[in-house]
Amino acid sequence: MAEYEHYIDGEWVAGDGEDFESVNPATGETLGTFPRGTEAEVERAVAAATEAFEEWRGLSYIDRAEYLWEIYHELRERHQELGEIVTKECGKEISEGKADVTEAWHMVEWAAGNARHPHGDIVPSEIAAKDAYMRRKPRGVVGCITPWNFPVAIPFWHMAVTLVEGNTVVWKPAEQTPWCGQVIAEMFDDTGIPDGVFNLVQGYGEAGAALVDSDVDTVLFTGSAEVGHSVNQQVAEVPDKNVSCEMGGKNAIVITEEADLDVAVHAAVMSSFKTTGQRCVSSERLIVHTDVYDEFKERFVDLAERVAVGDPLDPETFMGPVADESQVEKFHRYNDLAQTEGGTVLVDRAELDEGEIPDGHEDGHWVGPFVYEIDYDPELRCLKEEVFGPHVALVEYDGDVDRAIEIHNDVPYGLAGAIVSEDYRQINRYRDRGEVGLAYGNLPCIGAEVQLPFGGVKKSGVGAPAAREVIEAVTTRTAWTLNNAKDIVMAQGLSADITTQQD
Ligand code: UN1
Repeated sequence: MAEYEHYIDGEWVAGDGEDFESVNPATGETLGTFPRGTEAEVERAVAAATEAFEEWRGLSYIDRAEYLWEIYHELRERHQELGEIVTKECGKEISEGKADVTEAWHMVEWAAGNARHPHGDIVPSEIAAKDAYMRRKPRGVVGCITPWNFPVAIPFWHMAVTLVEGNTVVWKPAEQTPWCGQVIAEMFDDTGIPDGVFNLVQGYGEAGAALVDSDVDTVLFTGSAEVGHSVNQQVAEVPDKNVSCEMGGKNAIVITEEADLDVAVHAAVMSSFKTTGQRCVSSERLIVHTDVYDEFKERFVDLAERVAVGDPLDPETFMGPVADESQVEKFHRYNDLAQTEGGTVLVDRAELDEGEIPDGHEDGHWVGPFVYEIDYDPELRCLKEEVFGPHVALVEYDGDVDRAIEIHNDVPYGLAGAIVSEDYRQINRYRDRGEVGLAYGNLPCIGAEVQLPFGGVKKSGVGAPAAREVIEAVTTRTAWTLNNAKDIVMAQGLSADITTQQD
């Protein structure tokens, strides 16, 4: 079994601390051994990134982007192989494993292409002889902490733009997907990027915490709300440290009395069960108008009973395993809670029958769809807390679309959501009043393209650590004004006369 290392200052570096293993969640097979990063290793990586910053910021945007273009081509050329690595390490089925890699090269393309686009603004001045601009400077060293559910795409959401803007990077991938981290580090190494510009420290929460605590100038975090909020608080205490966090949601789809139910059922199954419910944008609530409730319920339940759970490398599979045992436990805990809180179970495939588990996969982390109906009550925890699994509540509503939107918004989060309706007035009402960062009409609430701002409102996020929005987090602005005349003329009617004291 392969033993891997950190990548610091252009070198592969053995860890000083303990090791940990990456395990295939479908089979239980060990995929590799990785060093569990220590505070000293994080500090070493941050020091290397700090040292490399001056030289890196001195290159042109276009020269910096050249390194990313190499990675873009490699991601495309190795699509199948890398898709399989994603699937083996995080368990999502192979079309999703490959889509993760596609999303990564789309983001690299966006970032590297953006190097040739205008940056900043030319701003008019009151004084004709003055040129005013908004220019940007890189902030310095950016610490990136990324999740396991998009182990190739999200690292590039964070790092591609950040590097092109002239920052250097220290990255800690999720402990569940260090092999994907290793492969990405090998790609950076192959490009010949200057030493210290890109650094990888493997490990658990303590390495992440050390990175947040270190001398980095910006922290980019995508992951759970629990960790994200403590990252946010920690950074807020340090003047001039910046943060952008994207954290989960308790997302919903509103299905009105005007819905096309073919669209509704399709959108709901995709949103609730793709990635085994483990997207931050997955939908755990379906808010359905009473006029169409029974028909929708029957059709949704029928499909939920039949979605194919199985070997994620098999193209016939719709849902692979969940990422690890803690995900299985959390899922069961919330399924129990839903029943304690009064939910009526409609589909219970939470524990798969023995015959449903594919041969050779007995040690995998298997779960299936769990669907229940429950009367809406603002006090219910099962309607407010994120499960991150195929756990879905059907909630019936009566009245106009505003009632559905009220239930939809009654959660601490606000990441993604959708409405299904043939009435444009209902759709636009939802668009304007739904409290979410990513909203969809007649679509699943998953599958955002990389050029969109990916971030939420309320407890779901601070900033949007992707594409154009990441630029705000990893640069500072300078309002730069240049005088083209010999005379100094001030704006706002401010006198430029210098009166001197007469003796
Ligand atoms: C996530 O849910 O953690 O919008 C990221 C999507 C993907 C990204 C999801 N582009 O579904």
